[in-house]
Amino acid sequence: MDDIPQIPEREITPPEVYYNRRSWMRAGLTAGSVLATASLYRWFNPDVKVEVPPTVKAPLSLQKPLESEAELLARGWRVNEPSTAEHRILGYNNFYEFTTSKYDVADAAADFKTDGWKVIVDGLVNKPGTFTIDELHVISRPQERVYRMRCVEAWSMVIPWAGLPLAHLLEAVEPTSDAKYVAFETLFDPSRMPGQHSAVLDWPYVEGLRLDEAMHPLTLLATGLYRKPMPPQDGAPVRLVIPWKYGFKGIKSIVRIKLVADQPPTSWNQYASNQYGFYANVNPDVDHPRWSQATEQRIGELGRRNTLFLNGYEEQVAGLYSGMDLRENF
Ligand SMILES: Nc1nc2c(c(=O)[nH]1)N[C@H]1C(S)=C(S)[C@@H](COP(=O)(O)O)O[C@H]1N2
Ligand SMILES: [Mo]
Repeated sequence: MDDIPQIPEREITPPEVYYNRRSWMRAGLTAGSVLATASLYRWFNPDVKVEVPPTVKAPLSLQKPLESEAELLARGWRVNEPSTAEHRILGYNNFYEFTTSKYDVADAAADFKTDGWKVIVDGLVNKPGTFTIDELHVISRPQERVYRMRCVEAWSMVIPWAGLPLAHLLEAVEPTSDAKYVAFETLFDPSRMPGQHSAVLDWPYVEGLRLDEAMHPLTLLATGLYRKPMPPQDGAPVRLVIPWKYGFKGIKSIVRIKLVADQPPTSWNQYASNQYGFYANVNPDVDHPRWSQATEQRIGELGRRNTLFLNGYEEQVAGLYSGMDLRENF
């Protein structure tokens, strides 16, 4: 790997460009577990470079040059704003499977064990599979993405996630031509998620995206936060992040991803469809029936900020909605 300069990790091209994901998948368990071990090792030792056999070459389309800060900003992979302090991200959460009190989620979820976690990916795909977190990292090594996060309740943060583009997982399972939507499901286990004893929502929590939204390069399956594995309160071990949508679309602690033909039911939309749409694109011009969406409280700041159309990701994602009325389809 002489051609890979030894520079700080955060300046490196997304790690998946170093190898051909498909050939690792085809190589099966042996190659897979070698790289999984390497990937895990790197995960906990971020300054250590992992050797990938030089015979494994990235396809030309993935051999991108190193990205400058300007390119990362242009892609929306970074924002031009300071990250919210870690203790605030860890101390103020929505995760109704544990408690509806935002300041208490961290304590309530502290003992949540995720050893041996597996994600089923099935439905309208040629190659359904069940993936451990290590195996997800083999499909695509974690990359850092610093995104704005805007809750429908009008508070916001800037969060340094790590994870893999959902598109890389979906490519690996090969959606059929009938697949038009992706449905996601959180774990259902009231013995481990005590909030599920109460009927505040229909459990399990479910979410969904149109397939093209799911394939967008900004859509992240996040397995880390502030360069550590995902903490329980933020959706350990794997949750969805779609930065141009309201936070409730970012389903936590995912156990199943299913490719489907029709728009799937989603938890908050089922709870109150006039308040929480399927699309839930951040839009300062479409108010919630009970409050304005024009401004937001950035956690840790005084005063309020103006909310940005599509949460500031208009340049990257507006094309997904051309010809669609985002006031009607909110
Ligand atoms: N399974 C599940 N996922 C969930 C929620 C939840 O209650 N259960 N809350 C959602 C809401 S409303 C928001 S704003 C974000 C909050 O993510 P955070 O706590 O990591 O900031 O998670 C979303 N994902
Ligand atoms: Mo939210």
